[in-house]
Amino acid sequence: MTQHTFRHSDHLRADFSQALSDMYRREVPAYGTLIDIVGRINASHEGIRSDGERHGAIRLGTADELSLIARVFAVLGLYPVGYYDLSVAGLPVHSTAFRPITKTGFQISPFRMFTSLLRLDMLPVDLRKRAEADLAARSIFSVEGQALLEQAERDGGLDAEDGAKFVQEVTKIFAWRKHAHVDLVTYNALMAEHPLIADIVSFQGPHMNHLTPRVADIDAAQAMMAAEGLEIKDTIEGPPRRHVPILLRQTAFKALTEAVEFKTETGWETAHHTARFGEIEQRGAALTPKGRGLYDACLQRKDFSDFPDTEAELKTQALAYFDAAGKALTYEDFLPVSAAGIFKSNLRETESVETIAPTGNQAVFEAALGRPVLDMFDLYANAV
Ligand code: OOG
Ligand code: NI
Repeated sequence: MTQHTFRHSDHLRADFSQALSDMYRREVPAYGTLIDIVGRINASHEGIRSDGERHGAIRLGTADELSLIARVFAVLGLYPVGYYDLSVAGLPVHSTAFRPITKTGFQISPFRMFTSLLRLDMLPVDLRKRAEADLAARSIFSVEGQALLEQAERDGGLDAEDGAKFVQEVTKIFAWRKHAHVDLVTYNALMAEHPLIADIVSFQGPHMNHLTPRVADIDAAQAMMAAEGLEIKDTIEGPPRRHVPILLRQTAFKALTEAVEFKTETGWETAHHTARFGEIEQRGAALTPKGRGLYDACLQRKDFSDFPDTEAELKTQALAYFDAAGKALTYEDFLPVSAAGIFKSNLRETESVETIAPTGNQAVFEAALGRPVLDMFDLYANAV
Protein backbone atom coordinates (compact mmCIF):
# COMPACT_ATOMS: atom_id res chain seq x y z
CA MET A 1 0.00 0.00 0.00
CA THR A 2 1.36 3.44 -0.79
CA GLN A 3 1.62 6.31 1.64
CA HIS A 4 -0.83 8.66 -0.12
CA THR A 5 -3.77 6.35 0.51
CA PHE A 6 -3.39 6.62 4.31
CA ARG A 7 -5.82 8.62 6.41
CA HIS A 8 -3.66 11.06 8.36
CA SER A 9 -3.27 10.36 12.09
CA ASP A 10 -4.65 13.84 12.91
CA HIS A 11 -7.87 12.94 11.08
CA LEU A 12 -8.05 9.52 12.70
CA ARG A 13 -7.82 11.35 16.06
CA ALA A 14 -10.68 13.68 15.04
CA ASP A 15 -12.78 10.60 14.18
CA PHE A 16 -11.83 8.99 17.50
CA SER A 17 -12.76 12.12 19.47
CA GLN A 18 -16.15 12.24 17.73
CA ALA A 19 -16.78 8.53 18.35
CA LEU A 20 -15.96 8.90 22.05
CA SER A 21 -18.23 11.92 22.35
CA ASP A 22 -21.15 10.08 20.69
CA MET A 23 -20.59 7.06 22.92
CA TYR A 24 -20.33 9.09 26.12
CA ARG A 25 -23.50 11.05 25.33
CA ARG A 26 -25.34 7.74 25.02
CA GLU A 27 -23.76 6.31 28.18
CA VAL A 28 -24.00 9.42 30.40
CA PRO A 29 -27.06 11.52 29.48
CA ALA A 30 -26.00 14.37 31.79
CA TYR A 31 -22.98 14.80 29.49
CA GLY A 32 -25.44 15.80 26.74
CA THR A 33 -26.82 18.54 29.01
CA LEU A 34 -23.27 19.74 29.64
CA ILE A 35 -22.50 19.87 25.90
CA ASP A 36 -25.64 21.94 25.32
CA ILE A 37 -24.64 24.46 28.01
CA VAL A 38 -21.11 24.72 26.63
CA GLY A 39 -22.46 25.14 23.09
CA ARG A 40 -24.68 28.04 24.20
CA ILE A 41 -21.80 29.83 25.99
CA ASN A 42 -19.23 29.27 23.24
CA ALA A 43 -21.64 30.50 20.56
CA SER A 44 -21.34 34.00 22.02
CA HIS A 45 -17.51 33.95 22.06
CA GLU A 46 -15.35 34.22 19.00
CA GLY A 47 -12.46 31.88 18.46
CA ILE A 48 -13.80 28.95 20.46
CA ARG A 49 -15.24 26.06 18.52
CA SER A 50 -18.54 24.99 19.98
CA ASP A 51 -17.58 21.35 19.93
CA GLY A 52 -14.66 19.09 19.20
CA GLU A 53 -12.34 20.59 21.80
CA ARG A 54 -12.11 18.14 24.62
CA HIS A 55 -10.11 15.76 26.73
CA GLY A 56 -10.97 12.40 28.25
CA ALA A 57 -9.49 10.39 31.10
CA ILE A 58 -8.76 6.69 31.50
CA ARG A 59 -7.16 4.57 34.22
CA LEU A 60 -5.12 1.50 33.30
CA GLY A 61 -4.24 -1.48 35.45
CA THR A 62 -0.91 -2.82 34.21
CA ALA A 63 2.32 -1.91 32.47
CA ASP A 64 1.26 -4.08 29.50
CA GLU A 65 -1.98 -2.12 29.16
CA LEU A 66 -0.05 1.17 29.21
CA SER A 67 2.42 0.06 26.55
CA LEU A 68 -0.44 -1.20 24.37
CA ILE A 69 -2.35 2.09 24.74
CA ALA A 70 0.82 4.07 23.91
CA ARG A 71 1.11 2.14 20.63
CA VAL A 72 -2.61 2.56 19.85
CA PHE A 73 -2.51 6.30 20.58
CA ALA A 74 0.61 6.80 18.43
CA VAL A 75 -1.48 5.71 15.41
CA LEU A 76 -3.91 8.52 16.37
CA GLY A 77 -1.12 11.11 16.68
CA LEU A 78 -1.26 11.18 20.49
CA TYR A 79 2.08 11.29 22.37
CA PRO A 80 2.83 11.13 26.11
CA VAL A 81 3.69 14.55 27.54
CA GLY A 82 4.60 15.10 31.19
CA TYR A 83 4.66 12.90 34.29
CA TYR A 84 2.05 13.50 37.01
CA ASP A 85 2.76 11.93 40.39
CA LEU A 86 -0.61 11.63 42.15
CA SER A 87 0.88 9.82 45.17
CA VAL A 88 1.51 13.29 46.62
CA ALA A 89 -2.28 13.51 47.04
CA GLY A 90 -2.54 10.00 48.46
CA LEU A 91 -3.81 8.51 45.18
CA PRO A 92 -2.39 5.14 44.06
CA VAL A 93 -1.75 6.19 40.43
CA HIS A 94 0.74 8.03 38.26
CA SER A 95 -0.13 9.57 34.94
CA THR A 96 0.74 11.23 31.66
CA ALA A 97 -1.26 13.17 29.08
CA PHE A 98 -1.36 11.74 25.55
CA ARG A 99 -1.77 14.72 23.25
CA PRO A 100 -0.95 16.19 19.84
CA ILE A 101 2.47 17.89 19.71
CA THR A 102 2.20 20.03 16.59
CA LYS A 103 0.30 23.20 15.79
CA THR A 104 -1.52 21.59 12.84
CA GLY A 105 -2.27 18.58 15.03
CA PHE A 106 -4.07 20.84 17.52
CA GLN A 107 -5.87 22.70 14.73
CA ILE A 108 -7.21 19.51 13.19
CA SER A 109 -8.13 17.85 16.48
CA PRO A 110 -7.05 19.06 19.92
CA PHE A 111 -8.34 15.90 21.63
CA ARG A 112 -6.12 14.51 24.40
CA MET A 113 -6.36 11.73 26.99
CA PHE A 114 -5.24 11.99 30.62
CA THR A 115 -3.98 8.46 31.25
CA SER A 116 -3.27 6.99 34.67
CA LEU A 117 -1.59 3.75 35.66
CA LEU A 118 -2.43 1.95 38.89
CA ARG A 119 0.43 1.80 41.42
CA LEU A 120 0.14 -1.87 42.37
CA ASP A 121 3.14 -1.33 44.65
CA MET A 122 0.97 0.88 46.89
CA LEU A 123 -1.41 -2.02 47.68
CA PRO A 124 -1.07 -4.42 50.62
CA VAL A 125 0.52 -7.63 49.39
CA ASP A 126 -2.59 -9.90 49.51
CA LEU A 127 -4.76 -7.50 47.62
CA ARG A 128 -1.95 -6.74 45.21
CA LYS A 129 -1.69 -10.41 44.25
CA ARG A 130 -5.44 -10.64 43.75
CA ALA A 131 -5.52 -7.47 41.66
CA GLU A 132 -2.57 -8.63 39.57
CA ALA A 133 -4.26 -11.95 38.82
CA ASP A 134 -7.57 -10.28 37.91
CA LEU A 135 -5.86 -7.75 35.66
CA ALA A 136 -3.69 -10.39 33.97
CA ALA A 137 -6.87 -12.32 33.09
CA ARG A 138 -8.48 -9.48 31.14
CA SER A 139 -7.73 -8.51 27.58
CA ILE A 140 -8.77 -4.96 26.74
CA PHE A 141 -8.31 -4.88 22.94
CA SER A 142 -10.19 -6.95 20.36
CA VAL A 143 -8.34 -9.39 18.09
CA GLU A 144 -9.40 -7.30 15.08
CA GLY A 145 -8.12 -4.10 16.70
CA GLN A 146 -4.80 -5.73 17.56
CA ALA A 147 -4.36 -6.92 13.96
CA LEU A 148 -5.05 -3.40 12.64
CA LEU A 149 -2.56 -1.93 15.13
CA GLU A 150 0.14 -4.29 13.87
CA GLN A 151 -0.79 -3.47 10.28
CA ALA A 152 -0.56 0.29 10.97
CA GLU A 153 2.85 -0.12 12.60
CA ARG A 154 4.12 -2.32 9.78
CA ASP A 155 2.81 -0.18 6.88
CA GLY A 156 3.16 3.23 8.51
CA GLY A 157 -0.57 4.02 8.50
CA LEU A 158 -4.11 2.89 7.68
CA ASP A 159 -6.33 3.67 4.72
CA ALA A 160 -9.76 5.23 5.25
CA GLU A 161 -11.61 1.94 5.57
CA ASP A 162 -9.16 0.25 7.93
CA GLY A 163 -8.77 3.52 9.83
CA ALA A 164 -12.52 3.66 10.46
CA LYS A 165 -12.49 0.07 11.74
CA PHE A 166 -9.49 0.80 13.94
CA VAL A 167 -11.20 3.86 15.48
CA GLN A 168 -14.27 1.74 16.16
CA GLU A 169 -12.24 -0.99 17.89
CA VAL A 170 -10.23 1.54 19.92
CA THR A 171 -13.40 3.34 21.04
CA LYS A 172 -14.75 0.01 22.34
CA ILE A 173 -11.77 -0.29 24.73
CA PHE A 174 -13.12 2.71 26.64
CA ALA A 175 -16.81 1.74 26.67
CA TRP A 176 -18.75 1.11 29.86
CA ARG A 177 -19.50 -2.57 30.40
CA LYS A 178 -21.85 -3.18 33.27
CA HIS A 179 -20.87 -6.81 33.81
CA ALA A 180 -17.96 -6.69 36.25
CA HIS A 181 -14.81 -8.72 35.80
CA VAL A 182 -14.56 -9.63 39.52
CA ASP A 183 -17.08 -10.92 42.07
CA LEU A 184 -18.74 -8.70 44.65
CA VAL A 185 -16.53 -9.87 47.53
CA THR A 186 -13.41 -8.85 45.60
CA TYR A 187 -15.02 -5.56 44.56
CA ASN A 188 -15.82 -4.74 48.19
CA ALA A 189 -12.28 -5.61 49.32
CA LEU A 190 -10.84 -3.35 46.60
CA MET A 191 -13.29 -0.57 47.54
CA ALA A 192 -12.26 -0.80 51.17
CA GLU A 193 -8.65 -0.24 50.13
CA HIS A 194 -9.40 2.66 47.76
CA PRO A 195 -12.35 3.39 45.41
CA LEU A 196 -9.88 4.17 42.66
CA ILE A 197 -8.41 0.67 42.86
CA ALA A 198 -11.90 -0.85 42.62
CA ASP A 199 -12.65 1.32 39.59
CA ILE A 200 -9.50 0.17 37.82
CA VAL A 201 -9.46 -3.54 38.66
CA SER A 202 -13.13 -4.60 38.76
CA PHE A 203 -14.19 -4.08 35.16
CA GLN A 204 -13.60 -5.76 31.81
CA GLY A 205 -11.79 -2.73 30.49
CA PRO A 206 -10.63 0.82 31.24
CA HIS A 207 -13.91 2.71 30.74
CA MET A 208 -13.50 6.39 30.09
CA ASN A 209 -14.31 8.11 33.38
CA HIS A 210 -15.01 11.59 32.02
CA LEU A 211 -15.03 13.72 28.90
CA THR A 212 -14.37 17.44 28.99
CA PRO A 213 -15.37 20.08 26.45
CA ARG A 214 -13.60 23.42 26.44
CA VAL A 215 -15.72 26.40 27.43
CA ALA A 216 -15.08 30.10 26.82
CA ASP A 217 -16.35 31.24 30.25
CA ILE A 218 -16.17 28.65 33.00
CA ASP A 219 -17.79 30.85 35.66
CA ALA A 220 -20.85 31.33 33.46
CA ALA A 221 -20.92 27.59 32.72
CA GLN A 222 -20.67 26.70 36.41
CA ALA A 223 -23.70 28.89 37.16
CA MET A 224 -25.67 27.42 34.25
CA MET A 225 -24.83 23.85 35.28
CA ALA A 226 -26.26 24.52 38.73
CA ALA A 227 -29.35 26.14 37.20
CA GLU A 228 -29.91 23.07 34.97
CA GLY A 229 -29.90 20.87 38.06
CA LEU A 230 -26.51 19.20 37.63
CA GLU A 231 -24.81 18.40 40.93
CA ILE A 232 -21.51 20.25 40.59
CA LYS A 233 -18.22 20.48 42.44
CA ASP A 234 -18.26 23.50 44.77
CA THR A 235 -14.96 24.95 43.61
CA ILE A 236 -13.30 25.61 40.27
CA GLU A 237 -9.82 24.02 40.19
CA GLY A 238 -6.80 26.07 39.13
CA PRO A 239 -6.14 29.81 39.11
CA PRO A 240 -8.86 32.36 39.96
CA ARG A 241 -10.73 34.37 37.30
CA ARG A 242 -8.35 36.94 35.78
CA HIS A 243 -8.09 39.47 32.93
CA VAL A 244 -5.47 37.31 31.22
CA PRO A 245 -6.41 33.65 31.74
CA ILE A 246 -3.47 31.41 32.57
CA LEU A 247 -3.04 27.63 32.56
CA LEU A 248 -6.22 25.69 33.12
CA ARG A 249 -9.44 26.11 35.12
CA GLN A 250 -11.73 23.11 35.55
CA THR A 251 -14.95 22.05 37.19
CA ALA A 252 -17.13 18.94 37.00
CA PHE A 253 -20.54 17.54 37.74
CA LYS A 254 -20.38 14.76 40.28
CA ALA A 255 -20.12 11.15 39.28
CA LEU A 256 -23.23 9.08 38.67
CA THR A 257 -24.15 6.02 40.69
CA GLU A 258 -24.58 3.19 38.19
CA ALA A 259 -25.82 -0.39 38.43
CA VAL A 260 -23.16 -3.07 37.99
CA GLU A 261 -23.74 -6.81 37.61
CA PHE A 262 -21.46 -9.08 39.64
CA LYS A 263 -21.15 -12.81 38.95
CA THR A 264 -22.33 -15.24 41.61
CA GLU A 265 -22.35 -19.03 41.64
CA THR A 266 -25.85 -19.07 40.25
CA GLY A 267 -26.06 -15.98 38.09
CA TRP A 268 -25.66 -12.23 38.53
CA GLU A 269 -26.32 -9.84 41.38
CA THR A 270 -26.66 -6.08 41.10
CA ALA A 271 -24.64 -3.56 43.09
CA HIS A 272 -23.64 0.06 42.46
CA HIS A 273 -20.50 1.90 41.43
CA THR A 274 -19.76 5.62 41.32
CA ALA A 275 -17.06 6.81 38.97
CA ARG A 276 -18.17 8.46 35.74
CA PHE A 277 -18.76 12.17 35.39
CA GLY A 278 -18.50 15.16 33.06
CA GLU A 279 -16.10 18.07 33.31
CA ILE A 280 -15.52 21.44 31.63
CA GLU A 281 -12.30 23.37 31.19
CA GLN A 282 -11.14 26.83 30.24
CA ARG A 283 -7.58 27.17 28.98
CA GLY A 284 -5.28 30.17 29.26
CA ALA A 285 -1.63 31.03 28.64
CA ALA A 286 1.15 28.45 28.94
CA LEU A 287 3.63 29.51 31.63
CA THR A 288 7.41 29.26 31.53
CA PRO A 289 9.17 27.35 34.35
CA LYS A 290 9.53 30.75 36.10
CA GLY A 291 5.80 31.50 35.70
CA ARG A 292 4.90 27.99 36.82
CA GLY A 293 7.05 28.40 39.94
CA LEU A 294 5.18 31.59 40.78
CA TYR A 295 1.83 29.88 40.09
CA ASP A 296 2.69 27.01 42.46
CA ALA A 297 3.76 29.46 45.17
CA CYS A 298 0.54 31.49 44.78
CA LEU A 299 -1.55 28.31 44.84
CA GLN A 300 0.06 27.23 48.09
CA ARG A 301 -0.54 30.68 49.66
CA LYS A 302 -4.09 30.73 48.17
CA ASP A 303 -3.29 34.28 47.09
CA PHE A 304 -2.74 35.27 43.46
CA SER A 305 -2.32 39.02 43.99
CA ASP A 306 1.42 38.73 43.19
CA PHE A 307 0.74 37.19 39.80
CA PRO A 308 0.90 39.92 37.09
CA ASP A 309 -2.36 40.17 35.16
CA THR A 310 -1.46 42.01 31.95
CA GLU A 311 0.04 40.47 28.82
CA ALA A 312 2.78 43.12 28.85
CA GLU A 313 3.96 42.14 32.33
CA LEU A 314 3.72 38.42 31.61
CA LYS A 315 5.98 39.07 28.64
CA THR A 316 8.57 41.39 30.22
CA GLN A 317 8.89 39.16 33.27
CA ALA A 318 9.12 36.04 31.03
CA LEU A 319 6.30 34.33 32.92
CA ALA A 320 4.41 33.07 29.84
CA TYR A 321 5.29 31.86 26.34
CA PHE A 322 4.54 34.09 23.35
CA ASP A 323 4.78 33.22 19.65
CA ALA A 324 6.63 35.19 16.98
CA ALA A 325 3.52 37.33 16.41
CA GLY A 326 3.42 38.17 20.15
CA LYS A 327 0.38 36.00 20.89
CA ALA A 328 0.34 34.03 24.15
CA LEU A 329 0.57 30.26 23.66
CA THR A 330 -2.29 28.18 25.05
CA TYR A 331 -1.53 25.75 27.87
CA GLU A 332 -2.30 22.27 26.49
CA ASP A 333 -1.41 20.20 29.57
CA PHE A 334 -2.82 19.45 33.02
CA LEU A 335 -2.15 20.49 36.62
CA PRO A 336 -1.38 17.84 39.25
CA VAL A 337 -3.12 19.59 42.16
CA SER A 338 -6.23 20.23 40.04
CA ALA A 339 -6.17 16.64 38.78
CA ALA A 340 -6.03 15.38 42.37
CA GLY A 341 -9.06 17.55 43.23
CA ILE A 342 -10.95 16.17 40.22
CA PHE A 343 -10.08 12.57 41.11
CA LYS A 344 -11.16 13.05 44.70
CA SER A 345 -14.45 14.84 44.19
CA ASN A 346 -15.55 12.10 41.86
CA LEU A 347 -14.65 9.29 44.18
CA ARG A 348 -16.97 11.05 46.62
CA GLU A 349 -13.98 11.58 48.82
CA THR A 350 -13.33 14.78 50.70
CA GLU A 351 -12.07 17.41 48.30
CA SER A 352 -9.22 18.52 50.50
CA VAL A 353 -6.03 17.29 48.93
CA GLU A 354 -3.73 16.20 51.73
CA THR A 355 -0.08 16.23 50.83
CA ILE A 356 2.03 13.23 51.63
CA ALA A 357 5.60 12.34 50.72
CA PRO A 358 5.87 11.66 47.00
CA THR A 359 6.68 8.07 46.10
CA GLY A 360 6.21 8.40 42.35
CA ASN A 361 8.79 6.98 40.04
CA GLN A 362 8.99 8.41 36.55
CA ALA A 363 11.55 5.80 35.43
CA VAL A 364 9.18 2.94 36.37
CA PHE A 365 6.33 4.70 34.54
CA GLU A 366 8.46 5.23 31.44
CA ALA A 367 9.62 1.61 31.46
CA ALA A 368 5.94 0.56 31.40
CA LEU A 369 5.19 3.10 28.68
CA GLY A 370 8.08 1.83 26.57
CA ARG A 371 9.49 5.33 26.00
CA PRO A 372 10.31 8.53 27.92
CA VAL A 373 7.55 11.12 28.31
CA LEU A 374 8.09 14.40 26.43
CA ASP A 375 8.87 17.59 28.33
CA MET A 376 6.04 20.14 28.07
CA PHE A 377 8.36 23.13 28.57
CA ASP A 378 10.54 22.01 25.63
CA LEU A 379 7.44 21.73 23.47
CA TYR A 380 6.25 25.27 24.33
CA ALA A 381 9.75 26.75 23.97
CA ASN A 382 10.15 25.16 20.53
CA ALA A 383 6.68 26.25 19.40
CA VAL A 384 7.63 29.92 19.88
C1 OOG B 1 -8.21 11.95 35.88
C2 OOG B 1 -8.28 13.26 36.61
C3 OOG B 1 -7.40 14.29 35.95
C4 OOG B 1 -7.96 16.47 34.80
O1 OOG B 1 -8.70 17.06 33.99
O2 OOG B 1 -7.18 17.06 35.55
C5 OOG B 1 -8.05 15.01 34.85
C6 OOG B 1 -9.12 10.88 36.41
O3 OOG B 1 -10.05 11.17 37.18
O4 OOG B 1 -8.88 9.73 36.02
O5 OOG B 1 -8.71 14.48 33.97
NI1 NI C 1 -10.19 15.90 33.27
